[in-house]
Amino acid sequence: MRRKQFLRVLGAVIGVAAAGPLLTACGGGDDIDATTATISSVTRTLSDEEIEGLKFMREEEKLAHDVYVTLFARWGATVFANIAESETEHTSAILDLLLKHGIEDPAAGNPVGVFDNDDLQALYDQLVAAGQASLVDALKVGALIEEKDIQDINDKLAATDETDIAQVYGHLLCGSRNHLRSFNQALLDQGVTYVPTVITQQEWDAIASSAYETCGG
Ligand SMILES: [Fe+2]
Ligand SMILES: [Mn+2]
Repeated sequence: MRRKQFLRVLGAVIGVAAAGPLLTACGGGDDIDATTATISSVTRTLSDEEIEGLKFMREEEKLAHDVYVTLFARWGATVFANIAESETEHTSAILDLLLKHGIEDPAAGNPVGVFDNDDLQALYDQLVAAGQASLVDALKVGALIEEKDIQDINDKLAATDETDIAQVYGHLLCGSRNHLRSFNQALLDQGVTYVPTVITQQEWDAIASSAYETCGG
């Protein structure tokens, strides 16, 4: 996977190869600062981490969508259909950023359930299988996806200083908090108290017990 992804991003990376060392050379020579300022104001190149972050989130949002449409087909619970619609918006918002920054779309041409990232492919297969056993298991899969999504977006958010990317990540986080609330409530309706495994219990409780938010565009 690493090698394949490396080859895929090579084209994008070549464009920033010259600026790369400068951007990471904080604390380097004094002469570098002026050059970096000139380059960044002209090209606004993204770091490898920002590029990989966008590609990952493009597919993780698709994973959420694909799992939910699949579990909706299995159980017919509207919570999956409603949230799947929101995930379509999320993965599209990341696609817009990929296009804007000239990054290849890892999800291009991939139907429901197919992923370029091997980890996300394995996760998708595992989650869809787990969600077949019962409606409660399916709802727990939803809760798990949302807490993982929140964790991953927060990680990517911490690794970018680009306003447009941070704005989209903020929007996705807001949506994920609402989705977490919906799955939490659906589980409570089934008499189940969900125990988070990705974010802390404290984080889970703070989100689950607070009101739905308007996430904006
Ligand atoms: Fe979500
Ligand atoms: Mn989402």
